[in-house]
Amino acid sequence: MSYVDEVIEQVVKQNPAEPEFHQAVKEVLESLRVVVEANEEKYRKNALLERLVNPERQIKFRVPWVDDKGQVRVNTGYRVQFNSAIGPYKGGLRLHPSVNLGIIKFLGFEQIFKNSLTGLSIGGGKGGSDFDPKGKSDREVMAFCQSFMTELCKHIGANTDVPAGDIGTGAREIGYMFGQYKRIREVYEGVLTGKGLSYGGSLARTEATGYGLLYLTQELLSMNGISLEGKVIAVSGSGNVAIYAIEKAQQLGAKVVTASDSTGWVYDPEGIDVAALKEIKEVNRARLTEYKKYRPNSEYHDGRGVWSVKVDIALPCATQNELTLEDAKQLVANGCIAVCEGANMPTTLDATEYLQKNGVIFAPGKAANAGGVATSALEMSQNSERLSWSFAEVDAKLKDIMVNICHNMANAAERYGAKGNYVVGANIAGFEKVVDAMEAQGIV
Ligand code: NDP
Ligand code: 2IT
Repeated sequence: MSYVDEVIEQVVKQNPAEPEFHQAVKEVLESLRVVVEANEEKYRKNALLERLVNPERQIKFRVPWVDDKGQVRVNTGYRVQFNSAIGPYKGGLRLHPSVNLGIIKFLGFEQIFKNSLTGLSIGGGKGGSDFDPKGKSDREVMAFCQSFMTELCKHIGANTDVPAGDIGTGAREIGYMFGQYKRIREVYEGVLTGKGLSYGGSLARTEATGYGLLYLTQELLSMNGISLEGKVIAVSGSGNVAIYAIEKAQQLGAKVVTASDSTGWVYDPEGIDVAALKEIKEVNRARLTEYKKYRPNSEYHDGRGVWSVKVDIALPCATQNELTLEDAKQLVANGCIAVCEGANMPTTLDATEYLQKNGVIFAPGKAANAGGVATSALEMSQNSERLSWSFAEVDAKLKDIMVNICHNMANAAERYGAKGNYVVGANIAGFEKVVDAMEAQGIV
């Protein structure tokens, strides 16, 4: 059996009931097959792949907190420190009831290659909890965040592990966590990114993932001789990534006609009103059912459905496995030319294959959504030099990084005989730097 197949089999056996982790590993290792085969003896002897798929460390802890009725509640907290070959662990904290160890491991594994692709010195990690911030008061969220950080602070630091936001973790949660870290550890340092501007945050970090997604999409289309201007786009989600993806798409002359949340989706034929979306989601923390009040000509639908709309481009920006084979078939039938992932692993493996086979330009999340973590690394740089850069400066650096990622993944695909397969290209380009650093550092 080939080394790649052996390791995939081991991962499935040794990590039972973690389907998302299996999926992420399979996708990456399948893409690395040609590289691994060229180095099979050496990698096998050094157990290179076994070390790559086993986190350096995983921390699981109890998070007790008191709700507004005086009831004690208990959640589970996680931090998976996956790979520090090229820099301190870096990756977000997800707060969502669906969080379990397998989800955090899949996200941490993806983060290794994504962070490498940015060209910056950041290793891969991820964390979070099954706590659901939805419907909680500010005081309850603070109580949870303080308890969560009381344990997490023992394991992180500006030079060891720097968490950030993800689903359910925004500026409010980062603020509460930062306050508790400082209080317990007695040190004012850039231990978290996505901070508020008054205490060390970077301009453009809020916008970075969505803006970066569009910078990469624009470059990728242009490499394929297509202009973004005038294109009709479907976006899923209505959180941090989705909102700023919609904003930048519209600034670049495209029209975004959908947005969604976990209860339903909206279709706005005239183009989504970003100001309304921000007010509903960022200010009022409300449901998308509110959108019709701002835009009477829009439609609200319960459940799933954004991929059924006829569009040129699809940008999944909500969560994993939200774009299935059925959705892919519908998109292709409707003439969709590109799918670029704003979320982490939003497209199932069979859907990805179907899209690629049908000539759809497909950019995987670890390349397309890397703008968020890249700008987090820029926030770390600013914190280290105790300076703040202007919005224009950060945004220009972000754009440069996304354009570079785009070319690096395209070139890597071509070098290995898979021209136009950006999944293969991104995985190989991300892997090359990590494997080089792992080999140089010996058996650790
Ligand atoms: P937010 O919490 O800001 O928004 C998440 C959005 O996705 C919400 O609209 C939410 O709806 C929807 N959503 C979440 N879970 C589900 C679900 N199970 N089913 C349907 N809809 C769901 O998160 P972000 O925008 O930050 O993250 C979105 C994606 O982008 C995630 O995959 C994340 O890992 C990825 N990402 C985020 C980065 C960042 O910088 N924030 C960077 C790179 C990737 P509702 O409000 O109803 O729950
Ligand atoms: O998935 C991701 O890249 C993030 N949630 C952002 C991580 C970060 O450290 O900014």
